Amino acid sequence: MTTLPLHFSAEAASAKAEGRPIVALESTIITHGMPFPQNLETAKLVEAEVRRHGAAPATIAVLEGRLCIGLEPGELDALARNDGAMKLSRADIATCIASGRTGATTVAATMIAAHLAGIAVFATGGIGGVHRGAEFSFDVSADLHELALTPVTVVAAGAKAILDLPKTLELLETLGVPVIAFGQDDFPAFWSRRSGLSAPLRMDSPAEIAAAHTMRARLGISGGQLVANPIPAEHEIPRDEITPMIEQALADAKRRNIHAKAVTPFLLARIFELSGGRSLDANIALVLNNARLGAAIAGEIVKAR
Ligand code: PSU
Ligand code: MN
Repeated sequence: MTTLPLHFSAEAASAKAEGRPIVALESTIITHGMPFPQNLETAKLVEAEVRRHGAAPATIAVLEGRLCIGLEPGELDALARNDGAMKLSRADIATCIASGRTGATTVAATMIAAHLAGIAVFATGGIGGVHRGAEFSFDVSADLHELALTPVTVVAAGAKAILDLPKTLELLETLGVPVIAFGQDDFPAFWSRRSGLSAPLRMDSPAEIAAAHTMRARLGISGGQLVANPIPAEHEIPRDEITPMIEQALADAKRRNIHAKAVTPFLLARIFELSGGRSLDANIALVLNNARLGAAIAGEIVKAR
């Protein structure tokens, strides 16, 4: 398609050629965020949800050194079963491609790939953020800096309460990232609709979000937007129910000396166990909800062109 080392799926290539809306999807949620087989089922459901709402899905991953913009069904299946895939962020995506390895893209790496592919909107579950205790560990997700650099609108259900949400919002403000709560004033907290913190911005329609995306580009402002879309009420786990499980998972991570890239996958897996699978059901519901909003925003951006 260009001299860029991008490999489009048949579906993503035709959507791009016809100027139809595309929604990028990440793959770390598949390899490191959910257990098999729910990871594969969810990935397929999310793609179907994007299609049903008028856009083409493009799940992004590096397969044996190929930066894939959209996966064919067999590729998605193989990735979901691959427990040796790297977890790729800005720091390691190029080395993975250059050395012919296989890796799943986090929010940061998916944004980079989506932008290279000309895709404006990306839907996922939750972004990485400032971890609790970051004043000692310095554990701050590269996702936050990526939002400051790369012009992609990311639809997520806020950030998980395993993180330090006030510090995450402070850093996003410092980095100049618009944080837009969708349809409410409160910043959502992933499994719960409310964090108790107000989001800096609020928008109530996909068209408004699309217009803001386009205006940033016209002004030459680098970086993307974070759209924080609350989980549907019928699927939420209220804050007082999830909090003890989060505390337990954090204590376990500390005791077992979990560090760096392993932290987020460990906490997600532990909360899955502690909640008897309920955290996963909520996670699936919120990703589908984000896929719908992402498709609507992508549709509005294309309409406005
Ligand atoms: N949130 C989830 N599921 C996930 C992740 C976040 O609900 O799988 C993944 C995303 O890929 C995100 C990454 O970019 O975790 C952040 O990892 P870290 O905290 O190591 O930056
Ligand atoms: Mn980290």
